[in-house]
Amino acid sequence: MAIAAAALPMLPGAGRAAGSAGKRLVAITRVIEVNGRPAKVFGLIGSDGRSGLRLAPGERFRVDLANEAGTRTIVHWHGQLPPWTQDGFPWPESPPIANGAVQAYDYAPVPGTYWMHSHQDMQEQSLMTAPLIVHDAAELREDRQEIVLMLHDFTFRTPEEVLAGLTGTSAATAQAMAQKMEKTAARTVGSNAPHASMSSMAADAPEAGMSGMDMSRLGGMHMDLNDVHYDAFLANDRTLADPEIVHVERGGRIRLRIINGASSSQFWVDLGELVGRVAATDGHPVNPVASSRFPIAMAQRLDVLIDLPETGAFPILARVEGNDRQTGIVLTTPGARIARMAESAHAVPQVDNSLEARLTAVEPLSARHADVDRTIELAGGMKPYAWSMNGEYWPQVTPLMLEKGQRVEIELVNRSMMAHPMHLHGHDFQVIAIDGRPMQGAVRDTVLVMPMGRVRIAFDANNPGRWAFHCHNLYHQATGMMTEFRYQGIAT
Ligand SMILES: [Cu+2]
Repeated sequence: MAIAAAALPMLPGAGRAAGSAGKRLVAITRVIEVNGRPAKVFGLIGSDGRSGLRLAPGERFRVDLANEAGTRTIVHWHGQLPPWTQDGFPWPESPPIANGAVQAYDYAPVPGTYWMHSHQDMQEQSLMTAPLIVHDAAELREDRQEIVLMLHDFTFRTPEEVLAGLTGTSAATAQAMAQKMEKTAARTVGSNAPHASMSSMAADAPEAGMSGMDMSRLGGMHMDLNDVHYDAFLANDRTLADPEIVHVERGGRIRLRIINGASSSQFWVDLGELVGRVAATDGHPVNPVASSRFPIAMAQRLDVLIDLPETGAFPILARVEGNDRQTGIVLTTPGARIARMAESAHAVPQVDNSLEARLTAVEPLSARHADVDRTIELAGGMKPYAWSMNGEYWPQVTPLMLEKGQRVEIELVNRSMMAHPMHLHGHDFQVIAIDGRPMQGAVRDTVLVMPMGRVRIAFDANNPGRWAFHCHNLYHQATGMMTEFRYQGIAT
């Protein structure tokens, strides 16, 4: 008993004991069938037996997370704004939950489409992920059928095997190699010319992923896509060989909540003959944008409103960028005939910021001058496979120090040939420029920075603590692409 108690860190702000009238969420292992084979994966199951959590309007996030996964874990409430010790990030002050232990959470949640995933090791790849839907009264009054579509990339390999295949060595060795190359490049051309140093680095090291060949093809849009070969792509844990069939009314009105829970894959959501309107991104309302095809980067969410025609079967597909593979679900009205769908079709292009550029926030930030204005450079390559922020590799990073009340602007500058979906914990931010073009863009928690592209974000420092800021490509994060924003006065 003493051991169990010791495994329950007291959370400042949680203010109650485990077991007191919270919703129960259990981290487990389970077996699903993929491509006709059993696959042992993790899961996060609520007391209603479904994956994840659904909260009623005004309901607090009072959750007891029981770890029955057979190993330590910690679960991050992605996009939510809890006190930092409840964020589900493995800081020394909020350590992982031991197997068999229970952790209590209690905070006021933000309404919208959110999700949860392990931030421990690479458990996210093994499906320690689930929807987190926070309803609000206005949305319920719309009287739309809610359909959650959660996307994953799946491999029968362990994530450790995937990572070893990418680095060809350990992450630490790959970082050391990358740092040595950066130093060589800096000596050659001087450290204050990042563009020049990158091309010089490529010339000095033709084996590098950021190679002269890649640079010369930039105009032709030759990019690195899809680091990892996956065995399957899942929509609500199923492939198109046996997709989820969702029954809808004739002429039904739908709110489709799409969550990209994949670890290293991005998709084009394809509504086929239907037209949808994006009404929210990462849980935050946007002025509606109509289309039949929407890009979704890793960790992002899209709320799409669809008014169905009278009758039919309507596949909602998610097509993997730069690739011919697809997954999805089928909406069907009573009696409609459902055609079988192939798991591969024609290839689709790279996911981009074409939708982002059209989005405008319903509730933008107030107009205000920035107190803190920083540039963060994103860099890295395939050989050695290591990814950095301002030349630093997690966990050897210099925190960006903030003070409560500051307006912060960050210019994200991508010096690499891969896109990086950048996620800030504990805050929502507004996209205020793409490639130098100012905009009153979406408020969200994850934004894609295209190869050699730039995105400017702004947020108010209103949630004191220690907060991770990282690429949501799991293998970029695991090889260094993460840093910390820390408030003054937070003792560590
Ligand atoms: Cu990345």
